[in-house]
Formats: sequence, C-alpha cells, structure tokens
Amino acid sequence: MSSGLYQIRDKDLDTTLDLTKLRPYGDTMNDAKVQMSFTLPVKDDDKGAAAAVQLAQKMGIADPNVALRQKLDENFTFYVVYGATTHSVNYNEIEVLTVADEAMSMEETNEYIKEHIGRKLVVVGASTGTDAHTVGIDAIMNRKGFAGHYGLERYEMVEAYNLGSQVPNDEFLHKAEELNADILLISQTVTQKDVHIKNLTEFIELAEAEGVRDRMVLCCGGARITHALAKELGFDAGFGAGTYADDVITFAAKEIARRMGRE
Ligand code: B12
Repeated sequence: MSSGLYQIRDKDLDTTLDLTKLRPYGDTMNDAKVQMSFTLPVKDDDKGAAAAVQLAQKMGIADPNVALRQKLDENFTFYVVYGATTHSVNYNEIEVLTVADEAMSMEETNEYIKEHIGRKLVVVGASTGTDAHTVGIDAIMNRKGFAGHYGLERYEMVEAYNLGSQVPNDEFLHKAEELNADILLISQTVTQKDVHIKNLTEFIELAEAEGVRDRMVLCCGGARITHALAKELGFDAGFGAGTYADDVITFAAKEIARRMGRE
C-alpha cells in the first residue's frame, strides 16, 4: 500500500471488462464517463445551459452536467458537458482497414529502394484544390520533417517536390507527369461541406481520363482522412493524424516493388 495521501485499494476498482460492451473509462471501469464541448448560438444564461443539458440527454448522455460555460459573443456560448454515455460498442466485432506495411526507418527505406527498385523514386506532393493548409504536407516532405521523423527531402533515394498549397488538380497532375513522378501525395485538411471528397474524386477522374492512374502510386492524407475513405475514393492509400514520412514512403516503395514483382 502507498503511504501517500491517496490510496487506491484493489476492492475499489471494478475489474470487469466486457469487450462486447465497451464503454469509456472515467474513474472506474464501465462508468462510461465522457466530456464533450460545443457552441450554441444563444446568450450565456441559465436557459442556454438548460438547452445544452437537453441536447446532451438527446445524444444519449445520462446525468449531464455543464462543467463549463463561457460567453464567446453576445449570442454565442461555449459549453463543456460531462456525463455518462448510455451507449456501448462491441470491440470484438470491429474491423479496420489499415495500411498493412510496418514503417521502416529512413536508412532501411533507402536500402530497400536501392535493392528492390534500383533507382531514386520521384515523389510529388501538394495541398490541392482550394485547401490552403501546408503544415501537414510540409511535415511529410520538408527536410527537417516532423516530431523527430525526417521528411522525404532528406531521403537519399527520394527526389521530392513539394508544390505547396491551393494547387489545382489539373496543374498538379501535369507537373507530376512532367517530372515523371512515381508517387503522388495529396494533402486535404478542410472537410467542410465534404470539399475534400469532391476534390479527391475530381483528381482521380482526371488521372483516369489522362490514362495515368496506374502509372503512379496515389496517396492522400490529412487529419480526417482514413485508409478506408482513400480506398473508396480510388486512391492506393490514405493516412491520418500522426502520420510520418516513414509510414507513407514505406507503403509507396513496397507498393512499387509489389507492382514490379520485386517484393
Ligand atoms: C494552422 C491552421 C490554419 C492556417 C494554415 C497555415 C498553413 N500554412 O498551413 C490558416 C490560418 C491559413 C488556416 C486557414 C483556414 N483554416 Co485552418 N487550421 C489550422 C490549424 C490550427 C492547424 C492545422 C495544422 O497545421 N496541423 C498540424 C499538421 C502537422 O497536422 P495535419 O495537417 O493533420 O498533418 C498531419 C497528418 O494529417 C498527415 N498528413 C497531412 N496531409 C498529408 C498528406 C499525405 C499524403 C500524408 C501521407 C499525410 C498527411 O501528416 C501530418 C503529420 O502527421 C487547424 C486546427 C487544428 N488545431 O488542427 C485549423 C483547421 C484545420 N482550419 C480550419 C478551417 C475551417 C480553416 C479556414 C477554412 C478558416 C476560414 N473560414 O477561413 C481557412 C482555410 C482556407 C482554405 N482555403 O483552405 C478547420 C477545418 C475544419 C474542417 N474539418 O474542415 C480547422 C480544423 C480549425 C477548426 N477547428 O475549425 N488554418
């Protein structure tokens, strides 16, 4: 037993965990506690707080408690609501489509490309359409990389071209063809009104119309992109939050080797 101020005894902990009825963990197993935040376009008063509570109840939150309410403007209020969800999920039945290749280090990737492909790979990336966010694609491509993972510009066996942001799909594709690209990286951050879906779909249609779809490995990424969504839209792979250059170049290099029969 700890001699500190707080003691947790085994008998205090509910150790029953049923993965067929998975619920959030707050203070004890199965207490289903969650916290959520949202803004309502109403005044910061008790009536607004009551509306936040009712909304939470309709979302399946039992005993909701407004933990914080903050006036944003005359007619906008921000709420943090705490409570227990009445829902659960069957964890055992969940299947997720993910990129199967386990990321290699930069050195391993360079060796892999030398050995299995025998030449540098040309990678062209951009944030396309109307999307002005560059930090994501820079994190993947810039020499210094992101969170201790070097970007593709630093890879000996990669020739990387980062075209920046708001690059129209046709311009992006034509530049990629001109550079004889092996791998295309498209970043999409804004998803309002499904603009990313429209833009990515337009890109695939364009690539197919120009007959280059199968000549390149097409990857897209962004905080709200999943591998499943990317596949559904016709891309070879999709990468979400927390991706590093290692992840995407491992997949793309192995995919090219697979296509060449040199895995
Ligand atoms: C910085 C920022 C901006 C800056 C961008 C500056 C720049 N040069 O990029 C500025 C101020 C310009 C901006 C503008 C806008 N923004 Co903004 N912005 C952000 C912010 C704060 C951070 C985004 C970021 O840089 N993340 C860090 C990077 C490293 O993460 P990432 O992009 O997810 O990238 C990682 C992965 O996703 C992945 N990845 C990304 N792309 C790719 C591509 C490939 C191929 C691969 C393999 C991997 C990959 O790898 C990266 C590293 O792990 C977010 C809020 C937030 N906290 O996330 C809002 C946010 C993204 N912005 C948002 C919005 C709405 C806008 C505007 C539309 C606002 C407006 N009304 O004008 C405009 C966009 C205008 C336009 N035409 O695009 C919304 C998007 C909501 C949505 N789902 O659509 C957010 C989420 C804010 C919010 N909560 O509302 N923004």
